[in-house]
Amino acid sequence: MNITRAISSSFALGPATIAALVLLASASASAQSAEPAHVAIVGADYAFVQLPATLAPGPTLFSFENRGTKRHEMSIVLLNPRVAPDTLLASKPGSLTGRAVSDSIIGLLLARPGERGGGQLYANLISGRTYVVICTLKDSPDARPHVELGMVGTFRVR
Ligand SMILES: [Cu+2]
Repeated sequence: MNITRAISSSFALGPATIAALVLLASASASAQSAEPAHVAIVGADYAFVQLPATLAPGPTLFSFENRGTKRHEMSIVLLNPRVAPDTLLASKPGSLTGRAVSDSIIGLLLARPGERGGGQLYANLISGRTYVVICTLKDSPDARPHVELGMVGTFRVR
């Protein structure tokens, strides 16, 4: 239908038609409001600061801010449901991104010291699942990875 025609004919038809058109417009606006949730993750030397314990399911965009003095990453993996989150840190941290611990790697963001990563990480969070947030970087080739220094955490999806 031609929009201009619809609007001009609605003026001819009276206020009831105009009200119907307004209702139609607001209905389509709410249908488009399936905006992803935004979650800001902050990293420091060597921890994720105030990582949320629980998040809502559905489309989510993560951002990452590095408040430390070293280069950090924020990797997110979907925890294998057979692995208890409590036993996670007792397991070899180097293997957290391996298939035995994580069902899939969602992705990662990188940020230099004192900066925000320029991009965002999209995840469609699954209800009832736990996700692991880690930094696997090292300050030097011989140094321990940040995950072993405490840069690891989890959140559960409601
Ligand atoms: Cu790090």
